[in-house]
Formats: sequence, structure tokens, C-alpha cells
Amino acid sequence: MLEEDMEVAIKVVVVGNGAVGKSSMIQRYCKGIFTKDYKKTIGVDFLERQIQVNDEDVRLMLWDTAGQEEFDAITKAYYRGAQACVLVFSTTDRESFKAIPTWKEKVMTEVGDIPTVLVQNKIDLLDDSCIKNEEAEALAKKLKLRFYRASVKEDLNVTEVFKYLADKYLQRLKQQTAEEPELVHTSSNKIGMYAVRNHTHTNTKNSTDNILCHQSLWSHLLP
Ligand SMILES: Nc1nc2c(ncn2[C@@H]2O[C@H](COP(=O)(O)OP(=O)(O)OP(=O)(O)O)[C@@H](O)[C@H]2O)c(=O)[nH]1
Ligand SMILES: [Mg+2]
Repeated sequence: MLEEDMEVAIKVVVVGNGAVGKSSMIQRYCKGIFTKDYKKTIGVDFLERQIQVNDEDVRLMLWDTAGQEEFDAITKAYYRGAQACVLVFSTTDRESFKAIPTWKEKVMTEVGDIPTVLVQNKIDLLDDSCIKNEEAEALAKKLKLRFYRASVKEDLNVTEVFKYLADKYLQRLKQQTAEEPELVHTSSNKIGMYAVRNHTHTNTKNSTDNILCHQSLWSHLLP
């Protein structure tokens, strides 16, 4: 019974300075929308989306953390249990670029080395860029991270970022379970990290994936 309810669910934290586009990125990915207005995230928000990776159903649970420093103490608690991370900076905000190593460190301190990706958002504003391409690439190399240039506004590379993380996470998980087979909880070849039961999802279908959107924080997902 328990086994049947298991599925691959990945907790992803999206971090970076305020106004770099974290909430916009998650909204774009989960709801397919973009909003021009800036409304800073207070504490933490949560949305999720279900995708297929190599015939495997994967539920991406996307934790949208506040970038403003005033919320640091709250957001840190939500890093716990994260299995993947998106580090975001903005093309037009040099401070947000300089802050990336610190954000990476904050997440690593809580959860260790997890699949992570570096994203330069707002590349539609390249004319106003305050970061040279080489600088961004050098940082990615130094931190040993896959690097994407994205525009949430133009819907460029957003899907790719999350697809990469899901792939990378599954690879690691399969490697781990090959080494330690007792980590596999199920009889149906599904590798489960969370028991997901009795959900009352509001499902919205798009062409390829089943998209599940939530505005509420679930008690069983809280750290
Ligand atoms: N031009 C452009 N604007 C963007 C893009 N992505 C986000 N924005 C805008 O940037 C502003 C900040 O976006 P948010 O997604 O709220 O930023 P955030 O990182 O969640 O900010 P905090 O919640 O304060 O941490 C909003 O006005 C968005 O419309 C993009 O790709 N291009
Ligand atoms: Mg936000």
C-alpha cells in the first residue's frame, strides 16, 4: 500500500537576491504566466509541477524563497531537505551576481552538495547588462555548475533549467540505489523520496505535462 503511493518527488529551492526573477521563473514554469509587476516574496512560497523524465513520473516541488535579506532567518529553514537548487542572478544587477557564491554557501551549509544550476535571468535586457559573458562563465566554472542564460519574460531556457536538475537528480539517485539497493522503497521500480498520499490537486493540463499548482504550504513538506 505504502509502496504504491511512492513516487519520485524532488524538492528544489530557488535562491538569489531580491528581484532577480525567482518567483517569475517558478510562475512561468508552473503556471505558464509572466507578470511585469514586482511583488517581493514574503518568506517562502511553493508551487509544483509534474513532468516525465525517461518515462519516469517526477514531481518537482519548487520552493520560492525570498531574496530580501530581512527574510534570511526564515528562508534558511526551508533549505532543509532540498535535493536540488537553482541559483539565480539578474543581467541588470551586478550585486546579485556577486552574491551567488554566498547563496551557494548558505544552501550547502544546510543540505550539503546537491544538484545545482546557475541561471543568469533577464537576458532580454542584455543591452543593459552589467555582467560580462566571460565573467559569468568563469563563475560557473569556478563553482563547477551548469550555467544557463534565461529570460523568464521571453520564456527562454526556463524548462531546460528544471529538466537538467531533474535529470541530474535521477542520475544520482539511480547511482545511489545501485550501490545501496535497500534505498529503493517500492516493488514497482519507482524510487520514492516522499510518500505522497491523499492529495487534492487542482490539475491543469498543458500539451505535454501534467501541471499541478499550489499556493499553500503543505504540512508534510515543511522542514
Ligand atoms: N525584463 C525582464 N524582467 C523580468 C524577468 N524575470 C522577472 N522579471 C521582472 O523582475 C521583477 C522581479 O521579479 P520577481 O520574480 O518578483 O523577483 P524575485 O527574485 O522573486 O524577488 P524576491 O521575491 O524579492 O526575492 C518583476 O518585475 C518581474 O516582472 C525577465 O526575464 N526579464
Ligand atoms: Mg519572489
